[in-house]
Amino acid sequence: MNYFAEDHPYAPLIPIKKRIFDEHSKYQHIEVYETEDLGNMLVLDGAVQLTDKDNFIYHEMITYPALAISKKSDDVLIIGGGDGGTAKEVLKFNKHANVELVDIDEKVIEVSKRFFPEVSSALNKINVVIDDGIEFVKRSDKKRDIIIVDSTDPTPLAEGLFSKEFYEYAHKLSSILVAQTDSPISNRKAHLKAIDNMKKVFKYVYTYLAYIPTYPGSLFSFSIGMDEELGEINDIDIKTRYYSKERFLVSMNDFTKDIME
Ligand code: AG3
Repeated sequence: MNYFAEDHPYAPLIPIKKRIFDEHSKYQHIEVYETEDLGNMLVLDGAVQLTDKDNFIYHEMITYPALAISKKSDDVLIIGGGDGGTAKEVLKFNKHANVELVDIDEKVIEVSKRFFPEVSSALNKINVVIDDGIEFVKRSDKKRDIIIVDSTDPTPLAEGLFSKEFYEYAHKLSSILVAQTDSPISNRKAHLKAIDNMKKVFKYVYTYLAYIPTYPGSLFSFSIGMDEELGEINDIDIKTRYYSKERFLVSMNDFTKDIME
């Protein structure tokens, strides 16, 4: 059996059949693998982004908590997320939403359309902008109901999307922002730093966890920054496979401190 493993001590071994795409874009190394059990898998700069089979966990959890909290979801800005999975969930929740997605790498969008037709199916229904996310929010003055930051790991390419400055620009446009804030197990330092930066800008920050079997550490986090304290969470009228209000609330209990500190 052949395996793919990220270069990280806690990375899972993912059984693969073969690599079906391998190219360097202007920004990053893009690979697609056909796996044994999980369908196709997208890897950027050596880091697993998604597989056909388990991406619903990440995409439900980066979208539904904030969508369920927010009073409105008519204007949603997605930074990153070029595979289209996040946009797909937003449109499931609100099919009339005006969704704008800003990704720096056109090639990721092209590869996602080619190798992940289901995940990327929303890309034709939204407004896709190829641009640097930081520059985009800095320039924009259009108010949004929610901003979703669906970035890669805080490597040099994406680390600006975890910075205080970026959160400040984003906060001018929206009072709710949700971002992936890395793994509290396998990338704890970056995880804590991102939350810290978010707390400098948003009055309330809620970090919650999801189990993602294909990522190093298998446990991943998201954080919602907002101006108001968390109150009632609306019920959502969508059949989800991982997200539920209860699971979201329970996952805010951060037991990782007991393991890592
Ligand atoms: N983006 C975040 C993936 C980070 C995973 N990190 C890792 N494997 N080292 C996922 C994009 C899905 N739209």
